[in-house]
Amino acid sequence: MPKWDLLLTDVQIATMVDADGYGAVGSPDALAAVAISAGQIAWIGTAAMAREESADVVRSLGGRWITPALIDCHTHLVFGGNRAAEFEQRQQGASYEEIARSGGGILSTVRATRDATADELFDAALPRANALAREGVATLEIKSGYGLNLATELRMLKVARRIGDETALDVRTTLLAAHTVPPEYSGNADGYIDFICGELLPAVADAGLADAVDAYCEGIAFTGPQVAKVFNAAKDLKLPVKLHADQLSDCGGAELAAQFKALSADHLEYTSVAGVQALADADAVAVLLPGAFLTLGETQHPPVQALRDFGVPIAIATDCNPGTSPICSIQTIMMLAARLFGLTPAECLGGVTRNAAKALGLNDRGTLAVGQRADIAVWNTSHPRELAYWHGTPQLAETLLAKAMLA
Ligand code: DI6
Ligand code: FE
Repeated sequence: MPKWDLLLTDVQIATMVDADGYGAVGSPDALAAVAISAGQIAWIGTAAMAREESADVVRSLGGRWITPALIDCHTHLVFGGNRAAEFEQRQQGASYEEIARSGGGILSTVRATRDATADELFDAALPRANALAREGVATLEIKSGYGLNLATELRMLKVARRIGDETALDVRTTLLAAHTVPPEYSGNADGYIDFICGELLPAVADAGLADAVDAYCEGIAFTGPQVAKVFNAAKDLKLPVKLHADQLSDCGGAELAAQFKALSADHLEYTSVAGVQALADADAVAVLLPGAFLTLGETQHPPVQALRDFGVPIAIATDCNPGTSPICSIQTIMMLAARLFGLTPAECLGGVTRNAAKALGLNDRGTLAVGQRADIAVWNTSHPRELAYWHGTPQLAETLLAKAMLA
């Protein structure tokens, strides 16, 4: 009677179980092995020991490194159209905030998204999702927030879920209705917040289409008290919250996220030390988004050293969106997090594995340990530090995913 479904042998493992480093198991002289049963990791040990054991399928990976499959914990991957014309305007000197205040920016994507059918949104988003999957991503968060009315927010969330249904990716959806004030509520942000709390959020929760609720707290978006209303409504519906916080100014976003025990506070360029302390006390994850920092030509860096000093887990993500981060490469983001924010290669890998899982409230993945989901990325690199080093050359050999094993 075979003990395990699958035995991967002759591997080196970056387990990512520790807050520092790679949690390496195995070495070129003493290779390791991982056994999998029912889509979960059942055993980790040495290849020498593993040969004594039995499994339905035994595969030698020839000394390759494996890591937890990657997690992109912050994307706006579903949207209509693109913003290349706005990019051109910005290259000619206009600022992101000027464009937003003159009705462009997020609102131009809202118009394009409202005009798009579900199939059109799906067909545009699928290649972006596939690009991430080709780099080892297995879990993908996708936010709404370009619909801003009931029909289009529901459509976006259903398209996001469909990406999960029709690919090997596990998709988590986040309602980001409080992204900007839609034209129907122009000059009446409070009215829109009441609509979110009274109608939109309950309808989305009722349809079971959101795993979390996000908001954009910023001078060009919503104030702290407005976000607090949305968060209270989310809490009433037992939905966890996250926040786009302190990206362009210090609006006390980190403190607000902490107050509501948010899973994560994202961006954080302008977060103060007090904000970092609040995140630490709330056990929230700091999600850093170097793609937006790069695209907007920001100069204010997130408080990386303070996050380290206070022990706040740091995740990194693509923020894939048409306005501020038209980037569908987690490998590029790892390189940018290293080069722009000074993260170490191990911090970059932890940021797209262990800490990204925590930012989504998922404790069944992001590390390779007994009992965890068998979501495994197999690499052609000679060391996992290469993942934040290379840029533009594929490093993934393959992914082995629990979803496919259980299908
Ligand atoms: N995430 C967001 O939601 C905003 N910036 C960011 O990094 C706006 C995205 C957009 O301009 O469409
Ligand atoms: Fe974002």
